[in-house]
Amino acid sequence: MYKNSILKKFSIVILLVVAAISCDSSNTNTPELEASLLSTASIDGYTVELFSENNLRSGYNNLYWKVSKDGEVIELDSFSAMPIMHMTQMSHSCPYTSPEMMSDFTDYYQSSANFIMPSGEMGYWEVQLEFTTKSNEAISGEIDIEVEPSWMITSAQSSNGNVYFISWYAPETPKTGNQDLAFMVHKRESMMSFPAVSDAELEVYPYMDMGGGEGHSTPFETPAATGAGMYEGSINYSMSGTWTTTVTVMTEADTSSAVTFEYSVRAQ
Ligand SMILES: [Cu+2]
Repeated sequence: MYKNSILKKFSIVILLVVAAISCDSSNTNTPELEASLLSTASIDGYTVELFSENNLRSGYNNLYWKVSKDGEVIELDSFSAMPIMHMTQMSHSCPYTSPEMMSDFTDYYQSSANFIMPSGEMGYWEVQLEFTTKSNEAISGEIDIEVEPSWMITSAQSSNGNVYFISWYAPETPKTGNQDLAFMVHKRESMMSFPAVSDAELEVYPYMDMGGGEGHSTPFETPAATGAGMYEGSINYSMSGTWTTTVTVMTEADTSSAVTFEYSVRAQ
């Protein structure tokens, strides 16, 4: 631990020197996190900023966090960020992970959330933050977020009464041609707990309705479990236009109802 922190300090000094050098030579590209600031909260003198590649939407999202005090980025000992939706009769969370320091952008912590509903008349979302600083200060508070609707998550019931949430992970923007096809599967254990399901098999069927009772599928490799609720395969869309993809989750003890994603595929 001791050696590690010295090493860390040392490497920060090196980074600063490199940063100073690259500032002089104006053509050097320092990589920057490509994400926009979506929300800011002031909590007990700390500033928490939330970034993502897109506006937040129902389904899978990367969340990038920066915590600072008086303009200086703070390194944390622990950090949790739990999304909560407040609705009239009840509150609920969604599948999410805890923030971890990014290896390539050490000012930022990265987490994820698979929002199961959009914000709207039904209720509003916030993220409950808890972190401890290196000087052992324990801080907690909330940050407001807005979640837009999308086609990228759906839920399925099973005969055993379980509820599964299936998130469309990739392709983010479906195009004609070959690309990764990936889903995430989570189970609703309670309104606050949505563990990843990593031992299921998926049945997947992409289909394009051509009208007049005609239609066709396209070559694809059924996504298989790769851990942490992720299922990865590939798909080669033969045509642009409106497609559906039907997904069924099968575990040893349980089979879900089939759910259908509907989306458009761009011409490439
Ligand atoms: Cu809700």
